[in-house]
Amino acid sequence: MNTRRSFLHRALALGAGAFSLSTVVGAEVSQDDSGGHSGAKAYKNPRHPLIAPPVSVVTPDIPSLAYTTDRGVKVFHLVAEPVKQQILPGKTIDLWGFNGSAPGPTIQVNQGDRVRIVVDNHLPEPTSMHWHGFEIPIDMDGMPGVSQEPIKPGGRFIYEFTLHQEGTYFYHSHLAMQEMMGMLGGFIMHPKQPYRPEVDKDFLIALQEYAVLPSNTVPNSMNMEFNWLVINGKTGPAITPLIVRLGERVRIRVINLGMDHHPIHLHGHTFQVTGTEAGRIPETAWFPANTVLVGVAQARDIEFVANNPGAWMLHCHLPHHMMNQMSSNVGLLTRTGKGTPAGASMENGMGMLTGEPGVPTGDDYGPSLGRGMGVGSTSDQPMSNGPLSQASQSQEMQDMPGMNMSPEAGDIAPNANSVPGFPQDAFMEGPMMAMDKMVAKPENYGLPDGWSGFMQGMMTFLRVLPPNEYDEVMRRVERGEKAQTPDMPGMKMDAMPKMKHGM
Ligand SMILES: [Cu+2]
Repeated sequence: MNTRRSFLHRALALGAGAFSLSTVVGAEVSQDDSGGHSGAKAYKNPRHPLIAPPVSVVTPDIPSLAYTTDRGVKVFHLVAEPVKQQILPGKTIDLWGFNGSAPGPTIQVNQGDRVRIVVDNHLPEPTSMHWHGFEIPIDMDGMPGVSQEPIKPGGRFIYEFTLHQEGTYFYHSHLAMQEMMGMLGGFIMHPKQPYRPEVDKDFLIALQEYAVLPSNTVPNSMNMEFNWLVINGKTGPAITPLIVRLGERVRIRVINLGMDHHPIHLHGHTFQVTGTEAGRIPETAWFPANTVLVGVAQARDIEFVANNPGAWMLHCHLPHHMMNQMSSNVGLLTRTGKGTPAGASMENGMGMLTGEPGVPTGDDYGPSLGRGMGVGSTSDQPMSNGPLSQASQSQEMQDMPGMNMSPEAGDIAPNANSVPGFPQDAFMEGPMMAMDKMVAKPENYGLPDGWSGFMQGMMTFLRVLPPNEYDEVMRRVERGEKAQTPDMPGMKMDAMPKMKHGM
């Protein structure tokens, strides 16, 4: 008992430090004596007597928003502004978000709190903030032109309301195209009566999608085809995995704002769906699943005991949402004489343009249907499914793992080019895509070499770690160490930014 208790104490203390110290709920900077969560004093947690529940929600890769207190009112400050969001090393896109990130910082309050949220508009156009699902007075609803005048550039609007609800909510701009530029943030209302059973870890992940056309850094908010699918503003393999200790009870809250619904699937575990965008579901109505459909504008809470050790995939199950940089029908509509089959050269294979003019619709580029990483390059080239030839391969490419097209190498079948549909995932997913070192972070410590070669789009891990491994990873998280990952042979994507057409 002693061991377990001291472990839990340590684990939670470390857990609070995981990802970033700034993710801890704003209680740290609060002037409010009651701390971050009202009700914490009165409630005795039978399992963790030393810890005041509920645990803070951790939003990997995104901070929680600090607040100050003004005569009992929790005061938050949000700045709507353009942000440079690095969704993957070597891939930074221009989004609109809040306080430097898209999604914006997660707000955490307690049921019953009075909150004031000062919203400053640093965008070049009017905006308005909507509090999604909040039962608050109409003049606080943030519907521009109806409940308030839009907030002009350089302007400010102060929202203030009392929150009687509990659950997983979010805030977002109520201008549609601004939503597609990233203007979303999580808003957690911790319940007065703690949820039972209590959880050891509580995570929030936000799902967004962007259509960033080749050779652009700005999403096309009118596009219906999305090539970058992100969780908390990062795409696979750059998403920070969720770290839990074997045996812990875990809650994952998922919010979605975009043009697509996302079936979020967890490997190795059966969870209960315990909450929606309108708060807690009564336990009698929970239902078991391993995939939960999170529709646009919805939130879903899932809970489970992490009783199965391993690095389990947590991902959107739409196939195109498990890819990066898909694009189609860009370029000439015939392949006669021109066109760029996948793998024609390393530069083209990696999404770098070498033709004239250097744009995907240029004369040197053919019809395109395919995908590539587009990492380390600001000029992307969508790729074609088409015959591949050894002759077109550079020696450099042949030497890369998984990229040698000669039958002797065994990476592709001798008759591959005669099989309709080939290639599909060959050369797009595998060791040639590994970028372990580029995305090294303590939370990735101990994953098998080359793990990142198969992670794209809305794919991350739930890592359920036995005690010794958990302690090791958490020690590294606490120290902010980088994972020690050996270079992968061949591709060495970590060298990418130095290459031609690199960043
Ligand atoms: Cu999806």
